[in-house]
Amino acid sequence: MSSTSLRATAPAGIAGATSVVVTNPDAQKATLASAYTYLALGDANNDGRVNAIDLSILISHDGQNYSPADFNGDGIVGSADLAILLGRWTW
Ligand SMILES: [Ca+2]
Ligand SMILES: [Ca+2]
Repeated sequence: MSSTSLRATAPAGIAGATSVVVTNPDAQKATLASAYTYLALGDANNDGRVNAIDLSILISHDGQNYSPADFNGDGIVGSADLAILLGRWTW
């Protein structure tokens, strides 16, 4: 966008911290380690598992704008988020 800013779209990734590498047309590059973190869909408390704890978090925020349980990012916790959670359930 300019000499000091850029815009990028991140691809789907594996849950966890992710680095960003920027390479200029002249091949100079810079790396920002742990630039952002991918959260696992369905994992409302971000503990690496999707289970009854996440389900209870989702249910207690049903109909609310609560981003940790809004897995589809539509701004509200609801049945679509429940379907995502159940699809990623771990025992
Ligand atoms: Ca969890
Ligand atoms: Ca939602």
